Order: sequence, then C-alpha cells, then structure tokens
Amino acid sequence: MHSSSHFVPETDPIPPPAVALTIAGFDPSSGAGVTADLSVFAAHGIFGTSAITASTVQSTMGVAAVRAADPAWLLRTLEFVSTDLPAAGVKVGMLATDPIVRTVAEFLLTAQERIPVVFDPVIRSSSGYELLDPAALRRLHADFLPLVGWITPNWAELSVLSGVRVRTIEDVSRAADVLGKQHPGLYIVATGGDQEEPTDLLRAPGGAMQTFRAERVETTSTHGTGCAFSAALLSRLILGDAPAKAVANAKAYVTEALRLAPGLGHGRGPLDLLWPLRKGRRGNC
Ligand code: PXL
Repeated sequence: MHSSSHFVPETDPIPPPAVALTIAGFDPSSGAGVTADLSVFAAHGIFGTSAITASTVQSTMGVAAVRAADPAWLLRTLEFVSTDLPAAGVKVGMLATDPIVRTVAEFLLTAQERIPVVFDPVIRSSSGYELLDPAALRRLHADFLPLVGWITPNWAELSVLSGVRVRTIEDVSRAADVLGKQHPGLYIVATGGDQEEPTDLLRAPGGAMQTFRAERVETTSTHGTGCAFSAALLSRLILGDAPAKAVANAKAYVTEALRLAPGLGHGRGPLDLLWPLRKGRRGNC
C-alpha cells in the first residue's frame, strides 16, 4: 500500500530543519540578496529567515538605486524573529550604511551562542554600483569584523579590506595574511570566481592556507555568485562540515549552479540555485 519511496512511517519522523538567518539586501530580480540566500538555504534542506538591510532597484542589467532600511526597524525585526526562530547560523551580506553596520553589530553582540557567522563583504555590485558607504567601511574593522567568524571577499573586496593591492594569487595570500593578523579569529575565504582561474584561498586562524581549484564555467549568468557562495558556506557549516570541507562543498555547489544557469534576463543572469532539489540532493554534487 505504501509503495511510494516518499512514505515515512510515523515511528520515523522527519527531523525539523535547521534554521539559518540572512541579514542582507533585497534584489527584486532574485539574483542576489535575501531571496537568493533563501533559495540556497532551501537547496541545502535548511529553513531560512531573513532581515533586509537595504532595498535595491535592480535587474540583471544592474543596480539603479539603493535605499537603506530604517535601523530601528531592522533591529526590531532581528530581535523579534530570532527570539521565536533562533538560528543555527547567520549570513551577513550587503550593509549599505554606517547606521546599518552598527545595528547588525549590536544584534550580533547579543546573539550569545557560538554559532557560525559568515560575512560576505559586499562593497560594489558587479555592475559597478557602490553598495557600502565610506563611513560604513571604516567601521567594519573596529566594530564588525571582530564579531564574525568567516569572511568571503573577492579579490577587489580583499584589496579594500586589507589595503594590499591584489593582482595575482601571491597578492591574495599576502593580503589574506594582513587581514588575518588584524583579526586573529577569522577564517578568510578569498574567492576567485571572477578571475580567469577561479581558485579560492582559505586562511584559517593561525595562518594555515589552503587553495581550492575549480574548472572555469563560461557563462554571463554570474549575478549573485558571492551571495550564493557565502550562503552555501554557512549552510555546510550548519550541516556540520569541517572548515575546509565546507569551502570545498560550497564551491562545488556554486560551480554546478553556474553550469546550470538558465540564462534569464538581458544582463548578468541568475544562477540555478535550486539545482539540488531537482536532483534530489542536498547541495553536494
Ligand atoms: O552581489 C552583491 C550584492 C549583494 N546583495 C545585494 C545586491 C548585490 C549586487 O547587486 O544587490 C542586495
């Protein structure tokens, strides 16, 4: 009678999913920001909650305008939702302004548990729009980076954060070392997805480094690649991966999402973030 492979007897209940929280911007074209993060969480079997730091006017053609959220509203959202649905991990994306950085820092300070916090330091959109005010950038080092466990800059973001010019993979390790010595507790994943050779570099607290290579996927559908990687990395950490394994699995997930990108829109299209659901898998290809 119960021949369906989906049947689960009552004595073997499906455990509730882990909860992840994304604190990021809203992209109405769903390539980046909170809605993309929620897709990544879903693809990993994780229940996603979200709080919006800024609203953008954008499509695959680029960002046309940004309006930051009201800081008091954001803090109330974060406190209210996490009291009811405490997260096993937090992803932070676009922060936009200094008051938003301060607000998210205040929230992270009160989040007592030792949960993974992954920060994707969004500074500029791939279409060239500035997404972080200079005052906000200055505050990151003093008040924000000490509160996060992981940071996932691309080469341009790593260069801004470390003050080291980054043009080669040797520059990447030097810049990661500078940043890592300023923030000794930080796992740094310098992502090279937008480079000719899409190699990522992981610098662990203490200074050990490891590189992760992947085949380059030729596609114009690259909008939100950084969002997808950081949300996938948080998902893998929540699912229990050790640091290097989490990076490798997140990279494999994004590579496949790029390979299967549906080619939507007239500009930089979205990735296929939900591919594991179609394949009946949970993010690991
Ligand atoms: O990919 C960076 C990014 C992150 N978050 C939001 C964005 C963008 C780029 O446009 O709009 C909301």
